[in-house]
Amino acid sequence: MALAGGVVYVPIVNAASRFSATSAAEAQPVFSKGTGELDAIDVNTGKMLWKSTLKAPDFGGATVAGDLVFTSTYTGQVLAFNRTSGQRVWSWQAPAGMNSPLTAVGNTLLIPVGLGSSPMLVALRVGATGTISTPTPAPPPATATTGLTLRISSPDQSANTTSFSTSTLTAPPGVRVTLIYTNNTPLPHNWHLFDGSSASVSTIAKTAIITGPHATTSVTFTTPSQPGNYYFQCDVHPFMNGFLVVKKP
Ligand SMILES: [Cu+2]
Repeated sequence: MALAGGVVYVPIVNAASRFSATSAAEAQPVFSKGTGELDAIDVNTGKMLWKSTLKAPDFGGATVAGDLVFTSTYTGQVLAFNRTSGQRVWSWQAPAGMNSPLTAVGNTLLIPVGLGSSPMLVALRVGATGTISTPTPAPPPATATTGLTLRISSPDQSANTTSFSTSTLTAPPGVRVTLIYTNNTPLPHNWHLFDGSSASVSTIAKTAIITGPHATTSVTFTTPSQPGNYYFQCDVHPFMNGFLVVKKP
């Protein structure tokens, strides 16, 4: 939270946990399915001055600079709001998602970009001319390896550049698989496979986050021995997701 001029700015995470009558086994919230808010509250009256609804949970804290308040979302958006009106006046998409607070020092915004395979600290300043490096994608394998090759891509659709070409991939259990991911969009994406039906379990395999167009990366892994549906997503945009269906041929 941030306190300035008698107003407190409150970042909010809306992500439910499920408890059954006898178990907390599913009690871990799935942040990729949550939403967020940034609320401004008058500390003297307790009255809410404005509220901004965010598409993803807000772990970004809040920091005040001049007449602006900054925050960030789990899917990597950095946002600035007018402190008085609550109007969103600026946004920037980071190369990966965020789960920790940003801060402003002088005229510089310091942003920890913590999700994904290439965590980084980004400094933004009005008028700055630096560039942000993105991970160099590994070249795709030149020849077919023994085992299965799966391909998935993010097509360059002008209306929607945050989707995979398919939400279902299929492979037999216990085989060596090379997944080739091609990103034809100008946005950062990756492919991340989990050992179960959601992102709240351990990782089986993931690619680097790459930014296209015409960027390709790959990852090789062994499919689970247990048939079932295994969840995958893009870590930058967890709403880009689907399932690897593991079944006997
Ligand atoms: Cu993405």
